[in-house]
Formats: sequence, C-alpha cells, structure tokens
Amino acid sequence: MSKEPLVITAAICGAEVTREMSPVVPYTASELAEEARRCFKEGARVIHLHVRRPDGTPTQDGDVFREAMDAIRKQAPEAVIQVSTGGAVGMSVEERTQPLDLDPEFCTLSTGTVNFGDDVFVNTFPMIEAIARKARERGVRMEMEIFDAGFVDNVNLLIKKGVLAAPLHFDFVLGVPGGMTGTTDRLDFLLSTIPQGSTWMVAGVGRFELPLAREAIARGGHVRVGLEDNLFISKGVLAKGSWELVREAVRYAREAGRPIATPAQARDILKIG
Ligand code: KMH
Ligand code: ZN
Repeated sequence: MSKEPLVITAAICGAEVTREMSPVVPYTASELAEEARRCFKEGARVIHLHVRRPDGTPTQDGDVFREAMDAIRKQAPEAVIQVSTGGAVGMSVEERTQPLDLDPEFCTLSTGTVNFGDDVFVNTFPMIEAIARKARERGVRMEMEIFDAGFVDNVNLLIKKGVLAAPLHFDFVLGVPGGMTGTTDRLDFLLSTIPQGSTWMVAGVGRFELPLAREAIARGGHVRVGLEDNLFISKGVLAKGSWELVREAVRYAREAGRPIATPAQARDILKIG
C-alpha cells in the first residue's frame, strides 16, 4: 500500500447546495474564509472555491472571487486555492474563466459534457480548449474533472492536439446523477485509463463521498470532500461543516498509515509552482 502523503481538497461551497439544504453552507467571503481555516486546520491543503452572491446565487464574478480569495489568504495563508472554472450550469466560458484573471495557483478543467441532475453541464471541445488555453497562458496548474469515462479519452485527444501537457492531475467526480456512478469498479476502470505518471484523486458525490475517499486513500490516491459534493457526515445526519468531512478523511488516512501532506508536499505532489 502506498504511504505517499495524502492531499485532501475541501470543496466548501459549490454552486448547487444551498442554506435551505444545510444551514452551514458558506456564502460570503468571511464565511468561506472561516470554513477554509477550519478545513486547513483539520488537514485539507487545497480549497476548491466557488463563490456566491449574498443571497446564495452562484457567480464567477472576478470581484467576488477576489474578495473571497483575499479573505481565505488571511485565514489559511498556506492553503492552495483552486478556483472553479466550471461555475454553475449554463454559464459561458467568459463568465467561467473570470477567476483565472486573478492568477490563482490552481484551477479545474471539466473535459466533457454530462447530464447533471435534470440539467446538462456543457463542455464542448471549443469550450474546453478555450478554458485550458487561458489557464496555460496565465500559468495556472489545472486539475482534470472527470465526470464520465469519455472525459479521460477527451484529455488524451487534447494532449495529442497540444492543448494539454502531461503530467496531469485527475479528479474523478463520481456519483453525479447523469455521470458515472461512485462504485469502486468504476474507479478501478478509470485508473486503468489515465496516462502513466498522472496523479489522481476522487470526489465522491452524495453517499459515495466517504466510502470512495476511503478506497482512494487505500489505493494511494488523493481525495476531495466537502459540502459541494455531500452534506452528510452519516446517513441522515448533516455535517457541521466541510471541516467535519475533512476530519473523517484524515481518520481514514490514519487507519491506512498515510501521513497528511504538508502544504509544501501538497504543492510538490500536485506540481504547483
Ligand atoms: N458546478 C458544476 C456544474 C468545477 O468546479 O470545475 C461544475 C463544477 C466543476 O463544480
Ligand atoms: Zn466545483
């Protein structure tokens, strides 16, 4: 079993979950920063960031991102901030890529189109390429967001085309209704398809979050947990915050003998900077 230090990403807010679903979903810059501080303290090293208007509406507005990033840097100065370029369904590439203008260390790149509940999360090749080109131009390290098996094949096409360059970091986002489900046979299949030398992690959605985190840790991968993907710490029991889900992932790491990455180790593993 790999004893490589574990990088935990905390997805603290997302674009879909609301205060009506869980009262602890952070919206404002200070709420996001406080949640980031708690998650970092528990062991998260990457904060996957979406931002909201004060009423909870998702936005990719640069000023709203700047305010949140400044606040997070004060509360969790060593954390890697990973901005979302996925935003919310229906947003244009121009909207989605606004946070890249702020020169973040890290961003996401969804590499295909997928049914997303009753909606469709659209990522045509021209859209994927435009986001990837902007990230590369600005020197922002990307994480490949894989919602379905063909997304890895799309990455391989984009490597051939020169849009993406190995070594890449993959995030298998499994369990979205409309995408690939969150069972370990799906994870093992995906692992057999990514280029040699890649790093990888799992973001299980809903009830898949914690079981998949445990499986990923056992396989030597990295994990994402947090309210964006799952609101519950156990069946029917809301998590007190993303930090509680991070704490659970840390418990799995301890059981598996995996140390938690320091901030420097996390940047090294993810090839940031
Ligand atoms: N909100 C989803 C439609 C990302 O952050 O890059 C897309 C998403 C992916 O969350
Ligand atoms: Zn996201």
